[in-house]
Amino acid sequence: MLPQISHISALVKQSAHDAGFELSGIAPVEDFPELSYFPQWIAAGHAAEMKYMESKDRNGKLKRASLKSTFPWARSVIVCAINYNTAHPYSTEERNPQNGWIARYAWGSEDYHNAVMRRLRTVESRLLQEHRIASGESCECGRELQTRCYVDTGPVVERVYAKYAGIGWTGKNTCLLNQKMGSWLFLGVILTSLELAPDLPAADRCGTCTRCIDACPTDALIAPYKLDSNKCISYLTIEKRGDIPEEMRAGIGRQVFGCDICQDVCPWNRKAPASSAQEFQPHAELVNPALEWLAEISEEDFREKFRTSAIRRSKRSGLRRNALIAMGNSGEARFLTKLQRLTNDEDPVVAKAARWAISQLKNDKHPEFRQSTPC
Ligand code: B12
Ligand code: SF4
Ligand code: SF4
Repeated sequence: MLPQISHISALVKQSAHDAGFELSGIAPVEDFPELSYFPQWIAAGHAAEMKYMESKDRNGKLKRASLKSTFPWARSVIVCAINYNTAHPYSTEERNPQNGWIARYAWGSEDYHNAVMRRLRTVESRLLQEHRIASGESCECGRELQTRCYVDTGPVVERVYAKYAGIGWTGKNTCLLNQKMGSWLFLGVILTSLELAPDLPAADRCGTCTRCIDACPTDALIAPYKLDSNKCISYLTIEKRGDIPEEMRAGIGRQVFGCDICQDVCPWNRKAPASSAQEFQPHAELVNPALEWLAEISEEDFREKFRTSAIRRSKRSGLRRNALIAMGNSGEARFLTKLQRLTNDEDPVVAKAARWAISQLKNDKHPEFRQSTPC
């Protein structure tokens, strides 16, 4: 390997660290065996209504199934990971039925796409700068350096490259896990035409454990390492527009935005360190949020509170729908008056969810409800 290459590779990692990423690594651009699962996953309909996952190239091939053919110029993938965990209890520890649960990743003030992309850009600039210097010194690695930064939105299965960059392994819950950090990690990738020094893939440390699969309330983990989005609460509460299929509503429990359960139960997250990044520190009202607040949140309040937050993704209609489903799952008779009013809401999705919640609360299956209801 050319000395400049190992120098630039080390420098990339140093600049990732300087930008605030706890972990970084380099994977070669290869069609790794895990990617062969991707077309099957799409064919089985596991992407649900996330049509962007199915984007194809000119030859009709799924773009995400092969980085090599989608980006023929790319030689290396720089993968960066940042911890978003904060020192707050897990959803599996807090069980107050009057409150909902927003996934940990969405508690902070800034949408992670922006927070991670901003950091990636600084690593990218450093790489470009260093390459210019090296080229000036007649570096053999090519003068036309191309790069592309992605956080989620690019046609890249980021977790596969994270594994081969040595960041961690793919858990049976499909999340990327690091032995020291756990899985509360956001990923970002920089594709580059530069052939950097690759890292070694991380070993799988799930062993015989199946806690995540056993804990998933909707059986979305249909087999180890296989998730069906149609059944995943994260998909249903964030990505799914309109009504949530009736048979899925009870399993959603009190999750109103995303779901942390399969990570909360993971032994590797028991001692996960907390992040000091300012953007990921939680707004107090988002940790165990009051269901009544979310069910009735006004357009102005939604816009104002979530202007820069990941929560915008579900839109106001989705968030209110989710809060009503959680009320229906709560067993709390005191929600009935409010729910009755919301059956006339101008948003038909909200009105329908309110009617469903009432029917759930009245169907007598919660002992607490039987004691307190006057009906
Ligand atoms: C679509 C998507 C979703 C969908 C589908 C999730 C899924 N598991 O596919 C939904 C909306 C459900 C979702 C939920 C969440 N997401 Co999401 N999501 C994505 C996105 C945009 C694409 C993922 C993808 O390509 N899925 C397709 C499947 C096939 O790929 P995969 O799950 O990675 O599976 C690979 C392996 O499991 C392996 N594999 C599969 N089967 C088998 C079988 C065997 C035997 C083996 C060995 C391997 C193997 O190969 C697969 C690739 O082909 C990525 C960003 C990106 N561009 O990669 C973020 C991403 C995966 N999400 C992220 C997050 C944070 C979440 C949530 C935690 C949010 C929340 N709290 O609600 C949950 C976690 C749910 C879960 N258990 O995965 C992070 C994950 C970080 C991490 N540490 O893993 C990512 C990387 C975003 C980011 N940039 O940080 N997400
Ligand atoms: S995020 Fe929730 S619903 Fe989805 S697989 Fe994990 S535990 Fe199951
Ligand atoms: S809960 Fe167990 S099986 Fe699931 S990801 Fe964690 S270690 Fe792996």
